[in-house]
Amino acid sequence: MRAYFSLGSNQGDRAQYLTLGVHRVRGDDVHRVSRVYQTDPVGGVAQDDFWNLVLEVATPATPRDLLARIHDAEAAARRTREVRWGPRTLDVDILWIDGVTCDETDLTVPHPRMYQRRFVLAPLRELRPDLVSAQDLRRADGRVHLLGTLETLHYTERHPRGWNGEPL
Ligand code: A4P
Ligand code: MG
Repeated sequence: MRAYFSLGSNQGDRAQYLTLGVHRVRGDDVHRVSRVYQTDPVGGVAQDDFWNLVLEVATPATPRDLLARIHDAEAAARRTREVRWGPRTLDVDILWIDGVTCDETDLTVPHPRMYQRRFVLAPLRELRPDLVSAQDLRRADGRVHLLGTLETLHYTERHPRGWNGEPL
């Protein structure tokens, strides 16, 4: 079965936190990763832009196992910095699991707010255009700006003047 996760970061080395999240959540499973989008923060206090992506894993794991994986990923990201209120180093949500619905307090699948959020739908549409129509994308809230692949960003976040010393 295939499961889809939204990963977001708006604090610290966002590329590094997203990479950590992808590794922790995918485990040893076959996976695909969308490109990364810079997105306006939705809800809450004024804070930096997020970087968001969607991860697909093909997995025999149960929904509960997947919930444990996302908690593990978030804990790993938070442990590397002081825990503070406000911006997040890493937030991971389960969006969708093929053929599965869950309606429990600690696990609701599909994610109840996914179709309101462009930061979820834009990267999800890359991997599953059958789940997200152009109209769904237009109707959702929040500006999104395509940045590129996680590999590319990993480099530019650490070398902000670019690979040849030119300002980006
Ligand atoms: N939970 C229930 N269903 C799920 C699910 N499908 N996936 C429970 C993940 N968790 C689920 O989550 C609280 C509890 O929800 C979990 O312990 C789990 O048992 P949390 O991550 O600790 O708290 P949170 O993230 O503050 O709450 P929530 O509701 O997940 O927040 P949102 O709605 O995800 O908002 N703007 C941009 N541009 N990009 C973002 O990534 N993210 C948020 C977080 C806000 N604004 C954003 C972004
Ligand atoms: Mg969350």
